[in-house]
Amino acid sequence: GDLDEDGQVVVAPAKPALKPPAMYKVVLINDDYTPMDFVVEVLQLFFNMNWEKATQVMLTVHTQGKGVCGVFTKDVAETKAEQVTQYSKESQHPLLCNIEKAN
Ligand code: TYC
Repeated sequence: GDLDEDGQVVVAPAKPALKPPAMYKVVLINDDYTPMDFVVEVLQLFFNMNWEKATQVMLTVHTQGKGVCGVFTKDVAETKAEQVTQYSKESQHPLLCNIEKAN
């Protein structure tokens, strides 16, 4: 490698720093038909929330139109949104779940 001011050999770091992965929000969308209890169940099942947290997020979505369920790497966010949408379809509810780039 190159030499520094004192003639010491400069080696590359063993572990080059990696940039942090892009993060994505999983966003739940309000609708007029999905039962509140079902939304709470979904948040507990797929986002590991306790009942209190799930109820708080559900009410935010209900009153604000949408709400963040969590922030994940792209693969994980896509998988969770797909799982929610599939489970909702199977249960014959129109509940929608999208992803948005976090930054
Ligand atoms: N607005 C629904 C109702 O009144 C409840 C609901 C909350 C639906 C959140 C979807 O993402 C949602 N039953």
